[in-house]
Amino acid sequence: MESFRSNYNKLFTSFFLFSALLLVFMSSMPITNAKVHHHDFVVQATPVKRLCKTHNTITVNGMYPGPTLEVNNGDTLVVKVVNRARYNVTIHWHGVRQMRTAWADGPAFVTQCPIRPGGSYTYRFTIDRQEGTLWWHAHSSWLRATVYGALIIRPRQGDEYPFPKPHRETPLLLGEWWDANPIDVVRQATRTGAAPNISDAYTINGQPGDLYNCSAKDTIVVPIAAGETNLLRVVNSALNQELFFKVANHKLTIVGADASYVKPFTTSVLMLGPGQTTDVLITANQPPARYYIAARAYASAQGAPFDNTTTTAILQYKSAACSTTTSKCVSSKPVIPKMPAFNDTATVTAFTTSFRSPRKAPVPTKIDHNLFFTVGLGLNNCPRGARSRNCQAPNGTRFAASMNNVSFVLPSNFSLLQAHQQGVPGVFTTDFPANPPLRFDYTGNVSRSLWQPAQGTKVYRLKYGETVQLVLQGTSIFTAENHPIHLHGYDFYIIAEGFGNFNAKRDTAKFNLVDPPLRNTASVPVGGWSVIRFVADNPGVWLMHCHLDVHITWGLAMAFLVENGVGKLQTLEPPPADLPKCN
Ligand SMILES: *[C@@H]1O[C@H](CO)[C@@H](O)[C@H](O)[C@H]1NC(C)=O
Ligand SMILES: *[C@@H]1O[C@H](CO)[C@@H](O)[C@H](O)[C@H]1NC(C)=O
Ligand SMILES: *[C@@H]1O[C@H](CO)[C@@H](O)[C@H](O)[C@H]1NC(C)=O
Ligand SMILES: *[C@@H]1O[C@H](CO)[C@@H](O)[C@H](O)[C@H]1NC(C)=O
Ligand SMILES: *[C@@H]1O[C@H](CO)[C@@H](O)[C@H](O)[C@H]1NC(C)=O
Ligand SMILES: *[C@@H]1O[C@H](CO)[C@@H](O)[C@H](O)[C@H]1NC(C)=O
Ligand SMILES: *[C@@H]1O[C@H](CO)[C@@H](O)[C@H](O)[C@H]1NC(C)=O
Ligand SMILES: *[C@@H]1O[C@H](CO)[C@@H](O)[C@H](O)[C@H]1NC(C)=O
Ligand SMILES: *[C@@H]1O[C@H](CO)[C@@H](O)[C@H](O)[C@H]1NC(C)=O
Ligand SMILES: [Cu+2]
Repeated sequence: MESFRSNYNKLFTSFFLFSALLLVFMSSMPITNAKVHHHDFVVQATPVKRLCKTHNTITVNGMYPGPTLEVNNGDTLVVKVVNRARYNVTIHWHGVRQMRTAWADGPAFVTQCPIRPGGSYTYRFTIDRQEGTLWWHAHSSWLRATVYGALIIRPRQGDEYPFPKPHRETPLLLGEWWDANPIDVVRQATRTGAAPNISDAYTINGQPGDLYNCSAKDTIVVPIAAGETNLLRVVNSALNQELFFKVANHKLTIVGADASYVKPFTTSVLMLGPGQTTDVLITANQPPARYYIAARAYASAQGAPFDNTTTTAILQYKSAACSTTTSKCVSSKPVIPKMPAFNDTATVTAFTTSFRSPRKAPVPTKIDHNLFFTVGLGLNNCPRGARSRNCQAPNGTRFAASMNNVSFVLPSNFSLLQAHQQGVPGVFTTDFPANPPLRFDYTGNVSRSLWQPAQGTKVYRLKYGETVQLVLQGTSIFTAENHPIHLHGYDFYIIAEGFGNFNAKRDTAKFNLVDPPLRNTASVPVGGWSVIRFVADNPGVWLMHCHLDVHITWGLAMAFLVENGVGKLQTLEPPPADLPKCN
């Protein structure tokens, strides 16, 4: 009896334990069959020939652009990055929320020390409620000029797009090519203090297209069959240039941006800042022929030099393809779209203000932190005794850029996240100002005495779950310009934008708190402002910066430090064992 009871108890206990374990196991698994995708990224120099000349280009797995990653919402990515190049490198998964996995975000000296030549690091993260197009790119120095690729996130298995299933899907990565080593270009600029050389070409999926020398035969062809509707996933992966994008004679229906769906709207032209993505449907409803897909600069800074060339691919109707009338089809010139003027800000405004969330959005309304950040350029006076060859910005200065007059300096002995997590003092300070130190007419004629920013490694601290409203105010110091401001680790609602100085009394009335778009990069209008809101629900240290790499090089950045909340689900995971060290 005794033993029967004890056995029965044991049996019962183990059954109970087993069920409990099963429950724990099952509840830690998503409802649908999420997958784990393993990839190896070897960063290496590879000969790449463009514009008649071959360069030893830094690539991933010898590909330019790099491999396209395709996943479903809810899947996990495990990417082992091996650095066989001669430069430090990190990889950033642009727009991925990285909930509690800030260690996998990637910006050098912010969430990790770089992967040094010969080293490796494995990025692990899960896609959490994001669908559409994102991308990945190097986030150290200017390596992202050539180290980038698409990240396509389809709905969970069994789920569908909120629009008719397209016949075909084509990622179109817009890039920027220097007929030089991009690292030499940024090093030269850093040495001289001057603006870096402009690029020599833009590219679509790595190819400049047939308006450039030595490029015609490799022009990207995008096939389409008469009557069908296809999805184009357009990414601006250019380094320093906002771009207009058009397809000759075809309307584009926007269905998503930055891996969030939007209320569909139709346009003939897109504008994307570096970092931004736009998913569009295109229907083959024109006479069968070949049509150019084209991108060229939106250059908002008056008087600043820019690459004014045009990259093209070809939208080719199948019935116009070469199989039937071989020689004819090749010689027929594609129809070329009329692009907006380089400074057509009116078109940009009409486009960016058309975005809406598909339905009523959970925009935070009770605001804990009401922030106002100025964003713009500056000029540093040269220290006494400096050589003139190191002071080649206008009138013997050096270019700078800042947010709230702080020109951001990266640490070099610890990443900000490591310093935060391990409590290492002296790496950063937590006094990033909530407001500019000085109020002035931001978009007017700014007194020369205000042009030189202070330097610092300052973060702004947020408690877990706090809500933020942030006014991003462009300045006209040196020149006004549209800045694509990107926040790591978060999507935010863009609730308003406008020109001139933001005026709370007047402009609060314009806030869209009903269905504003959810983005990870906001194009702050030239000589104007944008207002964004988000909830600090992801602990870590998160860089916010201008996605024109020339501006981040000059210091147009800051970071939010978001504290842990209560319990495991509100706490940053421990650092991976292979996290690179700085020294
Ligand atoms: C930048 O452009 C100048 C002028 O064309 C040229 O002399 C220089 O070599 C270029 N720098 C790099 C790093 O390509
Ligand atoms: C392209 O080739 C033409 C003819 O060979 C030449 O005149 C022109 O300078 C080249 N353009 C560039 C940008 O190299
Ligand atoms: C681009 O700039 C060059 C040099 O400034 C100029 O000669 C050319 O006409 C410009 N091209 C276009 C399309 O504006
Ligand atoms: C745009 O540039 C043209 C010259 O290319 C100039 O005439 C016009 O005033 C500019 N427009 C704006 C809004 O700056
Ligand atoms: C440079 O100096 C000249 C002459 O004093 C002045 O006209 C110009 O505005 C200055 N430029 C800048 C950017 O300070
Ligand atoms: C890290 O570098 C900063 C700036 O160079 C220095 O002030 C600090 O003491 C260093 N911290 C450690 C722990 O070495
Ligand atoms: C800008 O202000 C300065 C004085 O702060 C003045 O000398 C200059 O003429 C003004 N420029 C313009 C274009 O108004
Ligand atoms: C930024 O700070 C520097 C150094 O403290 C100061 O000279 C400058 O006037 C400030 N500029 C602005 C716009 O606050
Ligand atoms: C590479 O990163 C290490 C820290 O991990 C740093 O000490 C070194 O200066 C970096 N090298 C370059 C060329 O930036
Ligand atoms: Cu910028």
